[in-house]
Amino acid sequence: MKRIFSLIAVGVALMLLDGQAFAHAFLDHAVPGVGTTVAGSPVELELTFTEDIVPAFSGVHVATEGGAAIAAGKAVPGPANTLHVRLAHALKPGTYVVTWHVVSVDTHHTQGSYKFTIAP
Ligand SMILES: [Cu+2]
Repeated sequence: MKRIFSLIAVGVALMLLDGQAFAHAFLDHAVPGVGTTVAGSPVELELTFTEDIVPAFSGVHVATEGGAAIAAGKAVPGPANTLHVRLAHALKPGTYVVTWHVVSVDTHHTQGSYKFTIAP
């Protein structure tokens, strides 16, 4: 009987783990906003995710629409579901592509990208 109870306990634990598997970190919102047009260059980008992430295994890259990389600092966390990326230089008017990859605290990898535009 004791054995059956421990088997049930293992089953419940597995179900709980499985439930957490749905808690992937996706981009919740960003500054500048996804798909928005802003008047001037931001000093930094801020990306907020739906779950807490592991900064050491997460990163953000910025490029022009043509694919030229934009110099930016390492993505810095704070709070735990947010990354801040300081831009090395003010951005010229144009459309930029932000590509992110994160590992959520449940160890799942997710990635995505979005664009924002700086008005001429
Ligand atoms: Cu997950």
